[in-house]
Amino acid sequence: MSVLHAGSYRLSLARPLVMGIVNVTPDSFSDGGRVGDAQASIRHAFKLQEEGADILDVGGESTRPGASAVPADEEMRRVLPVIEALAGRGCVVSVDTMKPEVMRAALDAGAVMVNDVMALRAPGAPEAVAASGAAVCLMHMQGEPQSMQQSPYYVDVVEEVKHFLQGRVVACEAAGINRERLVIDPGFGFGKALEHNLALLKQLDHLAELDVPILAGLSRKSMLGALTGRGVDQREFAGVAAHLAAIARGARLVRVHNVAAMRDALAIWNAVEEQQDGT
Ligand code: HH2
Repeated sequence: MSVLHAGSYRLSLARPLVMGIVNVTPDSFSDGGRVGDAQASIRHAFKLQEEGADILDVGGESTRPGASAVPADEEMRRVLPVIEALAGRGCVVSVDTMKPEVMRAALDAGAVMVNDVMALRAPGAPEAVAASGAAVCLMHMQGEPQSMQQSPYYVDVVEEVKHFLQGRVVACEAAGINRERLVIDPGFGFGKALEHNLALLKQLDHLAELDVPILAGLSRKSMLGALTGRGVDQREFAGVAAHLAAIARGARLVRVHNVAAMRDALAIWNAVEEQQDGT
């Protein structure tokens, strides 16, 4: 059974892992000032930890369609105090960033995983993480966050995403990042129309052929809104269903806002999976 190497942690993937989303962006929390943002994020992260998050994914730059870029120093100012506080309390911390300088600083501050929607394609990104021993999530994205949803186009979305991720796995291994440290992610909603997202979810097991653990991030995404007619704050049930659909097709990690809901779903899932035949 596979194990993810993340710094000094060895995370068993025998059961699906839950990555809780910790946003440190001014628009994520409405309770005011800048220091308040960090404190609110830390409180929120501890709540997710108590609810059963296995990994806390701290991000200081939104990658939603149309979101504007954040300079590296501002991103560091947002995420570093949060990472230090969480790592200092023994949490397994991931940093959600595309920038090599933020990766380095976050790893120094105690992060043991880098979650990169650019799949370490920024110049210097593989070097920034190679020596650290940190885990890396390599995500597929067509285009850039600013424009990726304008006209996503694929001939065969599953094959193209798989081919891309395979190339990134090879590039990471060549840079000295062992396979035991790698996770792949099809990047739901990142330069994909509804039919692309559904094809990727339906055929997620094709990515399992790459023999690298798969992460699925569907929480609150627009495809859930398109299928249910629900606004972004009312997509929890749909998100749980989508993540279970992903797990049924081989995902070993899920990235979610609502950890408690996902934990309940996994209590059922794991009990069914582990039930012995004939008892
Ligand atoms: N989705 C978002 C951000 N980071 N990382 C991975 N590996 N997979 C994802 O699907 C993924 C991700 C969504 O973007 P954002 O605008 O930051 O929203 P939030 O962090 O609240 O999900």
